[in-house]
Amino acid sequence: MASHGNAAKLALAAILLGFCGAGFGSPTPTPWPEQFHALLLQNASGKLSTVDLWYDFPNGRNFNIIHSQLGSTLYDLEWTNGTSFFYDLDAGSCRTVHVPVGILPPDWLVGNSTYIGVREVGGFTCNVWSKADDFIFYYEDVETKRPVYWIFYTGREEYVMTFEPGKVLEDEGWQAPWYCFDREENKSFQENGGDTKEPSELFKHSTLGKKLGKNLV
Ligand SMILES: *[C@@H]1O[C@H](CO)[C@@H](O)[C@H](O)[C@H]1NC(C)=O
Ligand SMILES: *[C@@H]1O[C@H](CO)[C@@H](O)[C@H](O)[C@H]1NC(C)=O
Ligand SMILES: *[C@@H]1O[C@H](CO)[C@@H](O)[C@H](O)[C@H]1NC(C)=O
Ligand SMILES: CC(=O)N[C@H]1CO[C@H](CO)[C@@H](O)[C@@H]1O
Repeated sequence: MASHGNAAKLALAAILLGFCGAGFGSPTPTPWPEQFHALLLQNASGKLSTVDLWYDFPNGRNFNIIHSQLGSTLYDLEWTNGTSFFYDLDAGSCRTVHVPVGILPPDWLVGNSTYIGVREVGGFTCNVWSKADDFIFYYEDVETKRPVYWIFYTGREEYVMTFEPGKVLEDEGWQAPWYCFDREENKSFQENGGDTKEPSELFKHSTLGKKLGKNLV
């Protein structure tokens, strides 16, 4: 009798632990796949863009190809050695920026994030975490564990429209144009290249940022 009673108590405890898992230890964000392609819809204070995001951690590179609505396309190519290229193929302009941190690791959200709870976005039920003093709020589908949406403290938001784990952009796609290199020899071309965008502004719009001490998105 006594042993049956204990077994029942244990089973009940296990069930309660299971149900109350969120209370004891909040859900953990799913690490990103090491490589993926995502199509994002970006809203930066009402300015809309689609962004092709190519995340390629094993090769130490990350790419945001930002298509402004009815406008230009800006290539934001980030290498984990700290060199980032921002270029516009139509304008023939390029800016090279050194960011002394690598790209984010797949589990960047796992450590030190704060679980916010369950929220709805775009019809998806999501677990939500914040990171780095609310620098970012990140929404992950409760059921499929796919990223659905994230929003920065600036209000800039990204909706994940497609998410393709394992998809890799071929090497040719990562080649910055020649005018990103040898700046001295081709200086006049660059100065006439129409690149009026300051790196700081580009970073504000394009990186997950200094706050995380890493360089991405
Ligand atoms: C974009 O964000 C602004 C707020 O910054 C909001 O007023 C607007 O409705 C949003 N646009 C879309 C298409 O979601
Ligand atoms: C980083 O890697 C890229 C791509 O290989 C290269 O173009 C760039 O010059 C490198 N930067 C540094 C500082 O080595
Ligand atoms: C969490 O934050 C502390 C203090 O800022 C830092 O030392 C630690 O490395 C962080 N851990 C992770 C996993 O990011
Ligand atoms: C060193 C270098 O890359 N120079 C380039 C300067 O621009 C011309 C085109 O105008 C290129 O052919 C050179 O390779």
